[in-house]
Amino acid sequence: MSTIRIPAEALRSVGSNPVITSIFTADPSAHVWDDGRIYMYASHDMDPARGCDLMDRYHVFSSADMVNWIDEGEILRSDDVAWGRPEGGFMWAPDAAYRNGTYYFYFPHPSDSNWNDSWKIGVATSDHPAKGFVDRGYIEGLGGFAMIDPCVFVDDDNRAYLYYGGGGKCVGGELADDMMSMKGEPVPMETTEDFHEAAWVFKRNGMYYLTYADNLEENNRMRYAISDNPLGPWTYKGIFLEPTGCSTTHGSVAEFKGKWYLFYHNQAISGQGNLRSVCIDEIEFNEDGTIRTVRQTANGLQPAAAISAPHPNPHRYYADGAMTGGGAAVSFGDNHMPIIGGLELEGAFAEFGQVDGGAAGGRATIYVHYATADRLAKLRLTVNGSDYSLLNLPSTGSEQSFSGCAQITVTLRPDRSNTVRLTGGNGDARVDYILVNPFQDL
Ligand code: FUB
Repeated sequence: MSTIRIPAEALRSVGSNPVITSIFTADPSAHVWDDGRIYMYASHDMDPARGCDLMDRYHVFSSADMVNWIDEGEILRSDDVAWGRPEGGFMWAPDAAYRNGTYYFYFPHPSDSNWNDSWKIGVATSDHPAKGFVDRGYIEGLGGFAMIDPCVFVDDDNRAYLYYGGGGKCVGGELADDMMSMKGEPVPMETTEDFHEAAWVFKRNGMYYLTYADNLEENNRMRYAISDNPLGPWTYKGIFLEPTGCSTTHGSVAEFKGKWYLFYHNQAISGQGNLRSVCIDEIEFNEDGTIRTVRQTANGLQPAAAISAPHPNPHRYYADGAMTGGGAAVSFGDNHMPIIGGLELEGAFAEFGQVDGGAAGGRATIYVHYATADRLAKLRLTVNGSDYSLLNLPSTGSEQSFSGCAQITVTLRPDRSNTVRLTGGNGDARVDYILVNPFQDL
């Protein structure tokens, strides 16, 4: 597990939606694991997008209070999948499960260039919830239709069930003890109405719930059905999430510290249906267990637990060359416009050398403090020559207001052997400083 301390500048006392803003994420699957944190396994809309073709590089996010979410970093990309489609991409909606000391990561991915006819449900495993996942192949013997959107539900008796499906058909079945094969043939999930995709199963007060996306054109909603058996038959109960403004919808439901939450996505940041952003809102139940329509908020949540104390001493590297903490050498690209304390992104770059990755190296969160008057500026980050996602810099209102903080978790080498480079991606923004916060991995 990790000891995670957030720098004061990035620590928030109330939430807002979307909750993940620095990169585009969709299809969140949320789970509370034994360390008491809530983890969100999301798919990653690569920017710029080409439909959903280029989706890749799954990131995991975790929180202790539902308001402050840490990017735990990338856990799997198509290049890591030995049996996968040669061209990569198509890393669609995933899920994760924990059983008997192992974390299982389930992801839909085609095995062939002919992607639509070769979907498989891949499995990667780790002994840690957010790093170290290794591809173990795919679940054999499934097929015949769109095998997307796996969901794995582990019941109170430790029996595990896999659900999946798209294109109107949903099936489910019990997983064998290895969590990578089925005990028998999956069976259709009967009496769900207007099923499209995005199956999710959870249990509350002894009742099983199957939630899913429906087929409303260009405006999918979320519906649900209930049962007293994990494999149905199901009784259809209605719509509980109206359109989010995005053509797809996809959600998961989890309980955290006594309250229930819906994790879903919209396109509020990008305005584009293939550059989506994860949101969280409370989900409420009536006395009889039926679900009330979820209120989609922009304000997000109140903390579910006390906000932890800020990190006392993150490494800080200033874009104007000043330095504290790690002590960085900063150089600017030729096109740098000398604006005090800042970097103008158009055609410019700033390079931070001697960035400290800690004694062992490994995961570190980079926080970029910026100002931009643009609605959505973007910045490209490379670390030791490796390209990370374009970082979103939503508007701070003006070029003088350095209230923006974009974050992403990367992999650093030990000690001061790292180079972090920021280049213009889109629009104008100014960068004041970056904070580098190595994880204290145990
Ligand atoms: O994110 C790619 C696909 O879009 C998912 O697999 C579907 O559920 C929909 O969200």
